[in-house]
Amino acid sequence: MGNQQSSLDFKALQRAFIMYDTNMDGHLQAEEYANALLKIGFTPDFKLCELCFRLIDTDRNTTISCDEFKQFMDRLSKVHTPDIFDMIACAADANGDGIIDSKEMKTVQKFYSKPNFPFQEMTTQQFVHVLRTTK
Ligand SMILES: [Ca+2]
Ligand SMILES: [Ca+2]
Repeated sequence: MGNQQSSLDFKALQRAFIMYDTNMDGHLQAEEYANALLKIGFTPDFKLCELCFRLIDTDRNTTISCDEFKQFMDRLSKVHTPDIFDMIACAADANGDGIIDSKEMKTVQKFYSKPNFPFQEMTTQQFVHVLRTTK
């Protein structure tokens, strides 16, 4: 009680992860992941949701493991009121240093082919701004 809820409920997301791991293999498939987000009231654009999923999946085996999910959540927990763009930025910052370097940027570009997408190194905050303003 008295604890102000941020836009993303981490405990709920964790429960959702477990709940949506329907075959109990400790991994989430893209569809399970999207359903988990929907379940907690998060209704991001499908394309952005998919991009986020691919970035969280750091070993690129097309599923999100508990470890991958936890690493992502650790980075996301530093954001005050995360939305889908913050989620993407945290997922894109694979080494968690708060900077999207050119290598991490290339990975994003691979899954999110927008024209005029910047390639210079930037902070995750600057990156979130680019995502919000890139049409
Ligand atoms: Ca994976
Ligand atoms: Ca980084």
